Amino acid sequence: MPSTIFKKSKPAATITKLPSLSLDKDHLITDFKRYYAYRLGRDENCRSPYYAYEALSLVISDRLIERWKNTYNAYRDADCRKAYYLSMEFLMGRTLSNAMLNLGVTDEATRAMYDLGLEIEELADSEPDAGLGNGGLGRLAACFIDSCATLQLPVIGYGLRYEYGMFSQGIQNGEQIERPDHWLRNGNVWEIERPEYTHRIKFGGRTETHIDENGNKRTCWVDTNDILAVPYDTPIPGYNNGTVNTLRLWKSTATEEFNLQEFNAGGYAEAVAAKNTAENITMVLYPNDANENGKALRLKQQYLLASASLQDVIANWVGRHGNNFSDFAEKNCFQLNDTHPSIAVAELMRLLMDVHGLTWDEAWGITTQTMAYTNHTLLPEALERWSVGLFESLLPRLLEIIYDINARFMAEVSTHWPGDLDRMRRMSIIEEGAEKQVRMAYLAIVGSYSINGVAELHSKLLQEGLFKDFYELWPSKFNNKTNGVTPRRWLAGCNPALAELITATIGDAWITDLSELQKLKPYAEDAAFREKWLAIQRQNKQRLIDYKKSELGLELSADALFDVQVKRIHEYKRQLLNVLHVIHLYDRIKRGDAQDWVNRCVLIGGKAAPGYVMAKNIIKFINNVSNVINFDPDVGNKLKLVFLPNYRVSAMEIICTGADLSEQISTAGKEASGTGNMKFMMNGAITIGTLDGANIEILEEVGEDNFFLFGLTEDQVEAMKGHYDPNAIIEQDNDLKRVVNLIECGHFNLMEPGIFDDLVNSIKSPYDPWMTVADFRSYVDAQNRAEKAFVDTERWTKMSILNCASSGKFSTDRTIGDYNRDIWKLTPVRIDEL
Ligand code: T68
Repeated sequence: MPSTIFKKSKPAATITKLPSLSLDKDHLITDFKRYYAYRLGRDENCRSPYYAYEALSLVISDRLIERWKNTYNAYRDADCRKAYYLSMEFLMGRTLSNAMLNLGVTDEATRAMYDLGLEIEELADSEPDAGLGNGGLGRLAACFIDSCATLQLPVIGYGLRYEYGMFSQGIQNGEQIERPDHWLRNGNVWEIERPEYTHRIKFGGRTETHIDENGNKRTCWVDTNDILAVPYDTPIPGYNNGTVNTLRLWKSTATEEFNLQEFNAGGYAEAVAAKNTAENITMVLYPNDANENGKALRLKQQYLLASASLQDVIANWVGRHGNNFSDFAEKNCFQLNDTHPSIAVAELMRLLMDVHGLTWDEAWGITTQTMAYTNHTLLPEALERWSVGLFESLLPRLLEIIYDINARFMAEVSTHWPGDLDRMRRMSIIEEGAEKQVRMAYLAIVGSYSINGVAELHSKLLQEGLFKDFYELWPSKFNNKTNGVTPRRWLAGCNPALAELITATIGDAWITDLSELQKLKPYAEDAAFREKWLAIQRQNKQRLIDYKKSELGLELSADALFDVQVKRIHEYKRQLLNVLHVIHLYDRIKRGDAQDWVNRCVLIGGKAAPGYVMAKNIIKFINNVSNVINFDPDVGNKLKLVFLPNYRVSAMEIICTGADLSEQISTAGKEASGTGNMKFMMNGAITIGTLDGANIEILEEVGEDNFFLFGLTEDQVEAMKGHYDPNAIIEQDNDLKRVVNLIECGHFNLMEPGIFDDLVNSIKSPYDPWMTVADFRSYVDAQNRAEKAFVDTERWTKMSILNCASSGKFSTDRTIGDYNRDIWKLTPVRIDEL
């Protein structure tokens, strides 16, 4: 703790004791004007809404600060157990609207801006997304911290403050181009830099062992190249409750020290320039959502996050308890968001032993009672491994500790299964081979007291497949925590019209207890209610059309069935299956099979990892097919295919409210959970989906009548391996044969011969792990059922209401309640409201 600057004669608190800032319109206006004129130096001649956004954000942020301080003090006074959510990604999106919603000031602020001649939506729209994540995993972290604050749980989010977030996606000639996302260009009014809590991070060097004054062996990590981690804090307000939690993001900077040798040799500029390397560590988010990376910079990022966060928690602890760690595990717990921060297992050991003098057994006891690990994927190619060589050069002390952990663990395995060398080889944290690798998932499992998957099926498959050996050894460590999304952002915030109707009908308790939505069920039978519901859905579809109109130069009609698939582009998510269906519809129109036609508008959006060639091909394919279909006069309004560029959080806030049909069509057993599926359901879209991830639980909640189910089950997918024959399937299905033929003939790439060959070959291969062709027929059948339901407006509206009414389980309030009950065991801390 830094020493106080205040004179002892006066109590320090007097300087910060201010009257509470009011939330009423007039005060908002006064403060807004002051910021706009004096802080930002703008006047009525300024045309850009951005500065009005900044001014309003400063006004709102002021009102969070006092609640933030109160929360901090309440946690300190309660000396409560805390949890830390360690995540390389927090995909926050925009902050202003959400902060206003949670603070309960949206209406007053809207009126205040209106009185000043400003439109609040326009201001809010000029806020850049904080895109510090790839997709589901990063957005889940953002939803989690919203729910923790709303449930008044003492949870701190720890992550990295990337200067460049997820790239911005452009489309040129149908192909994805990546543009850097310098989201901090204009600064960030929501964060506060706290250099006083900077920590030093070591890299490189070597280890030395010596005997300390008590005769104990101590290891030192010396001759290191150090960098600094500087924290930037963002307030995370709970909904309507006075709690404001903290998201602490680390930025890397250089130490103050110069390389003196270079300096003396006249290499001043070179010595300073070398500091770039330090600044580089948190420069950019890696845009790979499901692939091993292996780059040294990524390992540096991971270690920076783990080490800075652990040092931060320990510094706090030592400030209160000195070097007595006996209660540490009782008061602290770390949730690892996938394996990305799992080096924390070894780092906590290092800090406790090398810095604070604990024995191995003491340190290991603490580590294995404080670490908990969440897995987000079953795909083997996404499982992180780091080469031992890289570890050795970058983090030599950590590698030693990992070897020691592994040696003790191997002894335990051998006690449990004497003589089972094969199992030892399988379970070893160190994978033997031409190049030895550290298996990060195994390090996380061995070091944690809880291991969870993110949906029932996923957790079951972890236990039966990927982590079977570990499950057999420690069955009680394994559990499931089905994902959710926060209903504040994903219903109350993004769909104000529907939220208002719901509140007018069943009251507003649903905002913090989403199971209340069940009370809407009887209203599915109420014609007047249905009419209102439908009108709002239509209005939202129009909002989606308008949002995209200028960008796409295309007229869409809100009468059409809006069929939407937005998510990262990946073969397992099967955007290709979707396009095969679109081509089938196109083929039907062209061959005159269009009686009782249901107009359909298919929207697909998502980013491909820049190095994932097949995913990029898929984007090109969607765009080429779209060009052929959309401008064919025979097709007209019957069918449109639109690629939505630069899919991101703020886009989803509009998209999920304007969808009729939600495409959740991954190969069964491949999507861990999915969370987009929940956003759509909550906003009344109906799912067409496979029995995969959380789809299964969505189906359970809403019932088969209100879900379009298709496709092989996970068991069937497994059983088919080895005798999958896509060519026979194509041969026997005339519709599919025609679709494949159209692609193979080059109908969608007449001027670009051969560019889709790989793509067609992939789905025709008997080794296609995604079995796209196998599900084609049942997918088309499900699509036909969806069309039949859609033209029956009454039936469709009932289904839509029932989907929303059944979405209560998928609130992160429920998910976080489960984490807290089973893993964290925190006591909520009530904060006095201002
Ligand atoms: C997603 N994973 C799952 N990973 O695919 C999805 N990976 O089923 C699940 O709903 C979601 O996690 C939340 O649990 C990801 O989003 C990544 O983004 C990622 C990023 C870096 C490296 C690996």
